Amino acid sequence: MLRDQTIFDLIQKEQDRQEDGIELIASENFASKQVIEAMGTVLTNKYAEGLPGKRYYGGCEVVDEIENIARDRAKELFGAEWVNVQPHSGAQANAAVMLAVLNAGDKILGFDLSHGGHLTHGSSVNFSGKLYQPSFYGVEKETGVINYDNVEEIAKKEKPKLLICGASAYSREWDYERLRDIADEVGALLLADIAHPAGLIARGLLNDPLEYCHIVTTTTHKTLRGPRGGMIMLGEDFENPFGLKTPKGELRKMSSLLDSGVFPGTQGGPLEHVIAAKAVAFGEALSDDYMDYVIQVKKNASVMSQKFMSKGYQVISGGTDNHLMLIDLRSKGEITGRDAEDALIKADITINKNMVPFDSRSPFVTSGIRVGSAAITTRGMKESEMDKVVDLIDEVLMNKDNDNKIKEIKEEVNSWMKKFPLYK
Ligand code: DSN
Repeated sequence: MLRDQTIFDLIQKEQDRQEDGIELIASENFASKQVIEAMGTVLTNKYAEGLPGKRYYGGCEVVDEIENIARDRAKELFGAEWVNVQPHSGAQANAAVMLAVLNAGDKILGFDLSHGGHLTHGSSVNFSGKLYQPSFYGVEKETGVINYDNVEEIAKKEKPKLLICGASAYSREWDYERLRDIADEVGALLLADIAHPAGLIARGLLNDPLEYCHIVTTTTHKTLRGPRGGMIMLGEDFENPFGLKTPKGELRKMSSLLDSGVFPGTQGGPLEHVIAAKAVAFGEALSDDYMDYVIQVKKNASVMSQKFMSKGYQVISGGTDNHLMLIDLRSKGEITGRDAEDALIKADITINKNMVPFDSRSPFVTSGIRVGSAAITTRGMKESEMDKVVDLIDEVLMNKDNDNKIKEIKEEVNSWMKKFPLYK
C-alpha cells in the first residue's frame, strides 16, 4: 500500500506548529511519547463491547488485562472505589451519567456556560439542555467568585434532580462539601466534572470531590496529560444513594447503572488503544515527576496571573487557584477576545477567546481570553519564564495592528521555544 504522504506531511506540519509556538490553551497539553505510542497500536483493531471478563466478542483476553490495569491505576490515582475508563471524551462521560441517573425532562442545575461552565452542563445547544430542564448558577459580578448561598437559593427554588459542579473557565477552588449539603437539602445527586483540574486534584493540590460528590467525571487529556478521552468515578459509599431503578423497574447499583450508561447507553465498542494510553498516562501521573509537574503548573499559573494584573489586565476573581485564568480585556480598551486570539496566533502564541462573566459581546467575539499553564509547564517552563510569556502577549496585544512588529515577536517566540524541546 502506498504511504499516505499527504496526511503524514500534515501531521509533521502540526508537530512543527506545536514545537514552535507557545501553547496556552488551558484544555491542552502534550502527552508523552509513550502515551502517543500506545494509542497508535493494533489495539485499534479490536472490538470489545462490554467490560473486562464480560465482553460481547471473543479474543478480548489481552485488552481485558489492559483495561483492568487502566482501571486499577485510575482508582489508585484518585482514591476512587469504582471507575469506568471507556468514555471517548468528557462530553460522552457526562452524557452517560445523565442517561444513567435522569429521565428525559428531569431538572438539572449547572454552572452557567457564559460564566465559565461547560456545554454539557445544560447549554440549550447541547443534548443536556435539550433532553433535560436546565437552570444555572454563576459568579458574583463584584468578585468573579461563586456565591454558594446563591447556589442554595436557586437549588431550593428549582429542586433539580442533578446538581452539577465543575467548569471550563473557572480559576477558583470548589467547595464540594457545601455543594453536597445543598444537594442533600433538595434531594439532588451531586456530579463533579473535574475535566480541567483533574491532575491537580489527583495529586492533592485541590479539594477532593470524591469525598462528597456522588459521581465524578473527567477528561484524561488536560492537566492529566493523557490521551484524549473521558472517565467516570465513584467515591466510597456512593452506590445508588436514591435507589435508582432501571426502565424495567429493577433496583441497580450505581456503578452498574453508569456502566450501562456508557455501553450500551451512549457508546458502542470502547477504544482499547486509547484505554491503553490512559493506563500509561495514569501510571505516569502516579510518579514523583508528575507530582513535581503539577506543583509547577499551579505555581506558573499563579505567577502569570500576578504578572497580567501588574500590567493592568483584569484577571477574573483576582487570581487563580488552579492551572488557568480568565482575563477580561475590557480594562485594556477596545480589544476583543477575537482580536486578541487572531493577533496572538500570528505570533505563534495560542490562547482562546472566551466569554467573561456578564460579557456584553457574543461568544464569537467575546471580551476575554483564557490562559492556561499546563502545556508550557510540560515543556519545562518555570516561574522565571512566565514573566516573559506575559510580556510577549502584552507586546502583541499592544501592537495588534502592526504586522511587522508581530512578525518580529513570532521570530522571537520560535527561537525561544527551541530551548524547550518537546518531541524532537
Ligand atoms: N473544549 C474544552 C475546553 O476547552 O475547555 C472543554 O470541553
